[in-house]
Amino acid sequence: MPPSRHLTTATRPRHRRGRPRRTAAAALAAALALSAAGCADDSRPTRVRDGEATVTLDDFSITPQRLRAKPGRVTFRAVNRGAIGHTLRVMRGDREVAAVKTLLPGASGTGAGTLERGTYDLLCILGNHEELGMYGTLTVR
Ligand SMILES: [Cu+2]
Repeated sequence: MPPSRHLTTATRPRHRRGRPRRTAAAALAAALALSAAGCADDSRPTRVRDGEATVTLDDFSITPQRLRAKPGRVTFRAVNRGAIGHTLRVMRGDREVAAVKTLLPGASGTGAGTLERGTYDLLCILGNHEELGMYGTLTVR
């Protein structure tokens, strides 16, 4: 699929409500990014242990893309392996529950939040990075 295809959908609301809706183009971009990173297995969520989730940001992916955690305090440690700046937000609908400030290439940072049971979106809010594949899901239960 040509890259121009998903650019036409860039005007949709940045923060999705409820479960993530993914365009085929975004899913393809994510799949390409994941396969390039050698982590193509998106079938099983990664468990968050001891309330610490380590997430790798890249151009343009969030890895792991699926996380699962128990309710309670979770600290997100994001590492930017990309060539440009990235950031991480953890959203429940339109509500931000954890944030990592913008990270320059090679930088890392943390953000924490107390999570109730539910489904959360992970995303990079810079530019159209979410459209390009920087999204993920966290299930708390
Ligand atoms: Cu980004």
